Amino acid sequence: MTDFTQRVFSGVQPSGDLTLGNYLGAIKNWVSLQDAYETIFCVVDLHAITTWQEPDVLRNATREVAAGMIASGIDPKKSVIFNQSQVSAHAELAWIFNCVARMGWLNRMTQFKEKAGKNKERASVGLYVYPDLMAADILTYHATHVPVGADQKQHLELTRDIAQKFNSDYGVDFFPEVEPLIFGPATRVMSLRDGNIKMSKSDPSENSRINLTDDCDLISKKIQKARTDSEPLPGTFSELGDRAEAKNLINIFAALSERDAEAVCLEYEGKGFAEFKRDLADLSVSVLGPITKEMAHLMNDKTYLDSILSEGAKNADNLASPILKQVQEIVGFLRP
Ligand code: AQP
Repeated sequence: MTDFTQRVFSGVQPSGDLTLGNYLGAIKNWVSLQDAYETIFCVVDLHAITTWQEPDVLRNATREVAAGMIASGIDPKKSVIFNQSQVSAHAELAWIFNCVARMGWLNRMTQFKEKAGKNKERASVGLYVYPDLMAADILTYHATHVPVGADQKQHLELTRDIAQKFNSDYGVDFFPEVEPLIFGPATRVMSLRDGNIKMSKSDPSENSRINLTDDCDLISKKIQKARTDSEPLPGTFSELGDRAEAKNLINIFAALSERDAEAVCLEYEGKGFAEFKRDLADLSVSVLGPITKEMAHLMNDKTYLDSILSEGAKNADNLASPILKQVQEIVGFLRP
């Protein structure tokens, strides 16, 4: 087996304001990987247009996601930061992968089913082949590790299937086996209105999520309004049983305070939600407040943000182009 460099790739869609789910499930973890791996982080605008985006809103959201990454601690001197559409290898390799992946594989993707809902016939073809583009994002860098939230596990399994099928179809040992990195106490942050559905940028209810652009008052209000039940908190996490909303808030508390969910339960044993929510609101404001402030500061300097994205795109292209060229060679595309 070829020895691949330990390289991390991950991305976020500029399909709305970054949420606490994106932060705890993905971006916060990325920060911790910068010293151990070569890291590439991407604002995946090609993915975002699989559902309708107003062009000006998309441009702004692309900068805002980049600002969110930097404000959260992604260091442009340590990591490559860029937006996907600036590096054409992503789309070119995705086409080849459209021809490697099987319809049956894509038909099993739960994210497509959830996002297309009952209106499958009217969903874009891009939404259907989204996982092939995601495989291309990762494999065009020969990335070996992909830190994501739990919702992306199935897509990463598909990435592995595509890499294996490509290697076996063409009789090569070219694409690495990709390892998902799903870690931390908040791999799946749930909606503040319904503990059984994922917190999402595109949820129609603003109160379902905390955005990284929310000010301190709004963060506190959303936490105060979060759905809970009338029982006091138990001393262990397992005793929460099927209390989905309570579990979600405990996990958020644990992730924000970098503690174990069990330790949080022990601290609040026997207490009601009034006191817990007050502390959670204070904690959220103290962690997210500085990020929000720095994001706003960066958004006032679009020249700086654009220079990071364009420098990052050049570096990303330097890594991706030689790999794409080898793929074209393997596939048999004539390049006279
Ligand atoms: N609720 C979540 N909990 C934990 N991790 C999450 N992620 C997203 N939501 C949660 C992780 O954030 C990274 C970027 O996600 P994305 O922007 O590419 O798309 P998504 O997973 O579809 O996120 P959203 O917020 O739900 O976007 P929309 O509403 O536009 O579809 C990924 O690593 C993801 O796992």
